Amino acid sequence: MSAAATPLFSDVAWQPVIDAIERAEHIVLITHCNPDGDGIGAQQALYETLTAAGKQVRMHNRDGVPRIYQFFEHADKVGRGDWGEPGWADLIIALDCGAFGRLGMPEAFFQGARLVNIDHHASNKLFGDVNLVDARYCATGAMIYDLILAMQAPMSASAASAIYAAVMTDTASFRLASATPAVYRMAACLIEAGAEPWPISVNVYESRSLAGMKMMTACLDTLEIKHAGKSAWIYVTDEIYRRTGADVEDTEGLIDYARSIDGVEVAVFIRVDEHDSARWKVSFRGKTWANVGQLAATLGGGGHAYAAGCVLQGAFDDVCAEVEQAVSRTLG
Ligand SMILES: [Mn+2]
Repeated sequence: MSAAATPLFSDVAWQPVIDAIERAEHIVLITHCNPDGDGIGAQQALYETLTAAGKQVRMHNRDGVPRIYQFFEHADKVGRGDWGEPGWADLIIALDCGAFGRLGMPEAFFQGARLVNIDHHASNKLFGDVNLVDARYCATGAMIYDLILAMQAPMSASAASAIYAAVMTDTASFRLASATPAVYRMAACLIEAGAEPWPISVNVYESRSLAGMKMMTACLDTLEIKHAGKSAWIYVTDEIYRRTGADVEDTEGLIDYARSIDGVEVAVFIRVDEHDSARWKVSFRGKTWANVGQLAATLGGGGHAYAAGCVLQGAFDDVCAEVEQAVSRTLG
């Protein structure tokens, strides 16, 4: 990486995290259920860095690695589902996860390990023994960039690619307000270190499955406009899953189409849990002034000002009515 690399934020207290890493021998890296590009990218970059530093490192996510992130160099090393070796790790590092329950792992998984929580969600519940939570960061991957600099560790091309992908996905391709000049400078350093923007974009955005494309058309067909054009709603039901053969990974990014409509301030995406037809994952996106992080918090969820979500139980119509009331309060 170029000598000009500087941290995004120079006032972050990384030392407790670095101390925890130095004291540990067996480290497990984990991110949240239904992981996104930020969680996976942060995990991959930190794996590369800690392995190079001589640590024994494993990666494990309840839901593994989505297809569009299988191109990462160490994606095949990520375990999924149940963890068979409680007690292996002396340190677990949770990445990009706002709440303990969102890790989706049983208590036994955490047995005997210290827990470090690195995240950029303002709503983070500070569930770790060490918490490095800083909502100024555009992505958890960007936090790992600063951690690598703070550790004075080398930045490999593979780690740079993973961080680039993390930041690209969490800033909507460097378009959100969180994409500051410093973020663009970091992107330049990552490219100098070997990250390749177009191949990464092709993997993430240009590799949709045919079933996923059928789901997109079925989902867009459910579009509803409410609040005099200020909110746009789309849905994925059991029936759409069955008809298209798509899965939950194919829902990634669909909400952005709802937000893209002129005049829409809040986009809402409600999808059924694949395993529980009375459980609904609700996602929100804001466009200019609406704070959907606060909106989601009123429904027991959380997230960022522009992107947030929650999980609700119940009949579809009741869930929609509850969400509509909350959106009405936000839109005034
Ligand atoms: Mn993130």
